[in-house]
Amino acid sequence: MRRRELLLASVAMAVVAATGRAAVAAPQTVLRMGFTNSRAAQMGAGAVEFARQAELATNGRIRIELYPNGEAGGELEMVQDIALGALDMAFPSSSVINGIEPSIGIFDIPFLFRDVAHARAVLDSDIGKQSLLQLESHGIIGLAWGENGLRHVTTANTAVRKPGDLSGIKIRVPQSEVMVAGFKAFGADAQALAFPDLYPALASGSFQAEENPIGVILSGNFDRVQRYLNLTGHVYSPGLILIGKHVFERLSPEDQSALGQAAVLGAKASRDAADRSEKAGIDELRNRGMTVVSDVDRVAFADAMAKVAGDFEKRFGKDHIDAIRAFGQ
Ligand code: EAX
Repeated sequence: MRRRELLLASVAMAVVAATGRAAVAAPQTVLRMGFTNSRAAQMGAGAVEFARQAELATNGRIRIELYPNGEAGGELEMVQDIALGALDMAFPSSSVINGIEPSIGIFDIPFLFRDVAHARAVLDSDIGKQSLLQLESHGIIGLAWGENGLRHVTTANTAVRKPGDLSGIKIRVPQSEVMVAGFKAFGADAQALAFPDLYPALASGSFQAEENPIGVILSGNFDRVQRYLNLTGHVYSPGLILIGKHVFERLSPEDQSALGQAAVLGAKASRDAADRSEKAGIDELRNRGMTVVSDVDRVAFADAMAKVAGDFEKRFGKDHIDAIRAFGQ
């Protein structure tokens, strides 16, 4: 026997000795986890790392089966399926969740955060923790806040520097009333659509624009159907690692805490991937042929929010919005 075979044989024998039967490779629990982008995009990268850490921390008692590229459905569908028990886990962006738990929609308010660091600090604080707890009454546990990222507008044939440039443009936004209201305040013809339907809608010309973080624009190859990348940075889009409450409660306390820790590491991996794509992805999209518009008048965009500020205050409470805005100042 060569050394490697010998080693394998002795491992197998040790397992037989310990368990009294041949090595059982099958783990006890397989959890199916979906996300809408590729494994390389930010939430995909986070899911891959979460899966790795979860398997390591539970010695393989839990295996995470990944369903990338919308294979498990659009984000709203996945979240609804988790609540129903038809899917175990997902790593969606938070936008769609306002359809289930309206308070989460607060994070979709354009120009709510000063920058990405501010957003991450808020989500990691008690504000973020309280927000995750709101999901429990819907049968969902939020394990950690990860990141989709800072969203930018892409357009088929118009450079966008100020809100007026979006006037009358049919732009797709996620299934979030807050995003629709925000873009209407910018003067756009904003309509909600599930992410898996987005590329065909841009390709057919039924929508002229969309908005997403750089990593999503890259992994979705939107450069093939959109000419302008306008660096509006109008919304910071959190992602979250979700698991069905019933699924979670079936696990041992030890495995529950292992999943919680793995989720924190997976969430961090999604933030790191978002950082990398913000840094290198803009150049890559330029190399792929997009025109990058960086002289965007973000103050004019933020000012346009005055029209809907009252609505948002009524919806989420002025105190909540103010607490987020003032956080860390
Ligand atoms: O995976 O729906 C969206 O635009 C989200 O940003 C996207 O699905 C992230």
